Amino acid sequence: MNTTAVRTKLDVDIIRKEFPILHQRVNGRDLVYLDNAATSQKPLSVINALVDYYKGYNANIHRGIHTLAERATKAYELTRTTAKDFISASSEQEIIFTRGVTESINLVATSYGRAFIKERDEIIISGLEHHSNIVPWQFVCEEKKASLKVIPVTDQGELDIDEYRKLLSGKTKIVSVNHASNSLGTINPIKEIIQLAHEVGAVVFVDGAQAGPHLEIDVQDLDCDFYAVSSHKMYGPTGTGFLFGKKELLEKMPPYHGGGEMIKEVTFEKTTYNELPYKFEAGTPNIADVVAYKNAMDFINGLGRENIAAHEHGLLQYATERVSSLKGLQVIGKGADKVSVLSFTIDGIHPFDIGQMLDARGIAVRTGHHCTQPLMDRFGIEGTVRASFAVYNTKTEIDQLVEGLERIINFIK
Ligand code: C6P
Repeated sequence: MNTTAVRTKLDVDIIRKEFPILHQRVNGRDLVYLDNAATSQKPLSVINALVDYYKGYNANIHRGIHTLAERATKAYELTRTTAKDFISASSEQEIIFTRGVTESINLVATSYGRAFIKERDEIIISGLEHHSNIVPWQFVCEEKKASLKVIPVTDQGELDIDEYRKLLSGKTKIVSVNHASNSLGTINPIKEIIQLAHEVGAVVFVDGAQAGPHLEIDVQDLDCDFYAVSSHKMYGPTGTGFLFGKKELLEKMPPYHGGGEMIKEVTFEKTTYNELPYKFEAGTPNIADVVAYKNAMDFINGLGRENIAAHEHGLLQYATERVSSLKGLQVIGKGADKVSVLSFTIDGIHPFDIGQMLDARGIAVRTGHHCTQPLMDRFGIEGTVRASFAVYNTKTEIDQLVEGLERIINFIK
């Protein structure tokens, strides 16, 4: 396969060699994997880290004093340090391993929400949110008789910041928005969103699920209160991710789950809690996947986030230009600043049918509402076809996507 890189410093041919899964045929054709916003593929360094862990030093962490337990604990904590540096947090105590962004939002909604939200308070989310950044806040609002306010989305697929300003008031206690939209790719002006929220005394949660693999993240510069990412979208294993929280907030929040590890002392009368971050990490965690997550972050750091973004931006531009000439195709989400997500509909053809016909050609895309039903309602559509690009994708693959779409359009019409 000709794997033309898009004028970046990256050698995509070499990068692709790191991803064994890409080198297979699906339905008789070379696999073209364009479903990276759902989950990215994993490089050998990540796969090998998992194998090495289970072959060499599988043990429970923070408990045993034997050699394997110490090795496992050290590796687990090394990922925490890498995670801290990855988002420029100031301390490992601010990094809590979770199962991913969904669990991180539930943790904050449950712990912070239960402790600090009161009747008639307001929580602001946006019209671009994934269901996991809607439903947990609905739980809190229902329980506490608080209200949920929603920042509207413009026709371009961007947040209407003037309307956001109008929603903010002394009643606003939490603002929770994504850094980048999974359905449209829009990169939100989160620094401004955070500043405005802080002016009224609200705390801000940033869902970084779609930013983790693509964007520079500096939580100190952003001054966000909480920030969450998922490993599996960042070339790492499934089932893990981390939550950043400002230490002073995490300290005053009650624990989320009770059990081993999160305690200092337990009696039948009273339990005292462990220090941060362990207060929020009850039970045996997903050790192997956390250990291998370090290799995923090293992979991203090794290539350089600027280089990754430049490559992916080139792919997005190329794909957007190429599909715009296709009959009946509408790009949904034309924000000025986007991560590498291209969402579209084609007149008269259901997204699901397009997805199936592309799959028959070995091309993997996602179709449907992408867990953002209110956003689809905003655009008056049931769903879109979403092609999302990663660092190992190529212009040649986009040509294959476009060729597939041309054939589908000609076949149906
Ligand atoms: N979006 C997609 O195909 P988890 O599943 O917990 O790792 O992440 C949830 C989540 C939260 N916020 C955003 C912006 C997301 O994109 C996702 C996951 C995938 O778009 C699977 S639905």
